[in-house]
Amino acid sequence: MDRNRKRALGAAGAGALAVVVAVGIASAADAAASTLHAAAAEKGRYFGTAVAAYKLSDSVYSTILDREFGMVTPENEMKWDATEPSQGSFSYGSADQIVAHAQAHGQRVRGHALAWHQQQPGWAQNLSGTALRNAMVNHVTQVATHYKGKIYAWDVVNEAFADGGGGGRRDSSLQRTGNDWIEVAFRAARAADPAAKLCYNDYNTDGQNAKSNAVYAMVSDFKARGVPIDCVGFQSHFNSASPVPSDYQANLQRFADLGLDVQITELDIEGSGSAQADNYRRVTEACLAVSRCTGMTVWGIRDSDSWRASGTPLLFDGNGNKKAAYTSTLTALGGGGPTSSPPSSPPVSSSSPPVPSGGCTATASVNQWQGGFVVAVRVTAGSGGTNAWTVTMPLPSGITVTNSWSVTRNGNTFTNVSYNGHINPGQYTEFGLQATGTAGTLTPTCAAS
Ligand code: G2I
Repeated sequence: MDRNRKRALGAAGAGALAVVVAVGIASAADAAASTLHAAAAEKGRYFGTAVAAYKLSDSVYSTILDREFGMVTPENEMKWDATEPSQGSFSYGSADQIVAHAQAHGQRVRGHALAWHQQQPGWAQNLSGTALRNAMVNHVTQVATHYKGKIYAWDVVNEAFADGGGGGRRDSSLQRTGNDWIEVAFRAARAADPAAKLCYNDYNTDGQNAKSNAVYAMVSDFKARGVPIDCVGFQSHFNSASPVPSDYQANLQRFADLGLDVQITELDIEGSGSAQADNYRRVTEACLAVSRCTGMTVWGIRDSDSWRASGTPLLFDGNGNKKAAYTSTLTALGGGGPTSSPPSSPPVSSSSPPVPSGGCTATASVNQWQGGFVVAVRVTAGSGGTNAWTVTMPLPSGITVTNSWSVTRNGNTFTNVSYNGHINPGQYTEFGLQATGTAGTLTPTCAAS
């Protein structure tokens, strides 16, 4: 087993690059991670959930949310009908509430969804042709600009392909504005928020079939022509009529091989007990087996929160208790307690770098683009290990921090969050932040306790 679970995730902006994200710490003596997100982070992935703004005041709900999840997708609050209820008049209250909650709890946000044939406001449903195309572009631009710097990835276009064997686009008023509507939406999103990953998201594309082949052809074409696209989302809504495909992993892999990230974006699996648990395990293992599968999101927290509540498709029951599917998912992520005895003596490695003495050290790497930057800070434990750490990193004046992850920030002071305070000697964890402006040279210092 790889005890050296260090990972860095890449993210591309327009030519600019590499957002390094959260991460892992562990050694043979470590207890396994005890929550979904902490376990996923040790594998260099995120673990997320769909969130409804009106449930944030439910303490059972928010307690599970903040304990288990490191990425949130607004379930309905960023859709066109919610964000632009009348043309040109934008309404972000509920979505902003989710983003604020996420930022306050060290969670990142998947934006969902900028352009979709469903959940359009009435006024958009009454448009067609050039008027609709222009309204769509304006919508993408306005919403992506409002959330600029706060979104890990956007579902730019959702569900644009037809079901069945035809292998073509879904008919919709957006499609009737011209076949190029999808790339136009992606270009508008890139222009508005160059740091967000841009995803195409769909269902029934989870295995290789006519529909996923058609999406694959579009993505290949986008990559060949330089249309900005960074990821493909696989919704993964499964039930007995639509089971986890046997080629699920292979399908994720062939998309990843096109040179972009893949993500499981709306996972739910109807059923109960060990059969459901086994399916969740398979899906989790598939993502972990694909190096560019950067994370997975379940479509709700408790069964009672699900859009398909009667199918009990989620990881927590209606009372918020962990189900067998929770345990199998956590175990597949490598968390949940030791599954084998730790070795009786530490592994011998003659090539390991010496462990620095003292508490901890910190280094920063900056990816700068015109007008903004992302900085990844690596915290390495010295010979004493850490139980908690604080990094002090003076930031230049004139910048505005728009987002940070895997850390609690107070001005220039950055403190560990619950799952990354403990670092064994010589191991490291990473946190990051995104800002507008120019970073210059950043010099972090670290103190451990
Ligand atoms: O349909 C399941 C998902 C398929 N992929 C895209 C997702 O965006 C989609 O999510 C679901 C939400 O989970 C539902 O919550 O999208 C549905 C609408 O297409 C959402 O349902 C809507 C109801 O239709 C509305 O009547 C209700 O007001 O949820 C709204 C808020 O509860």
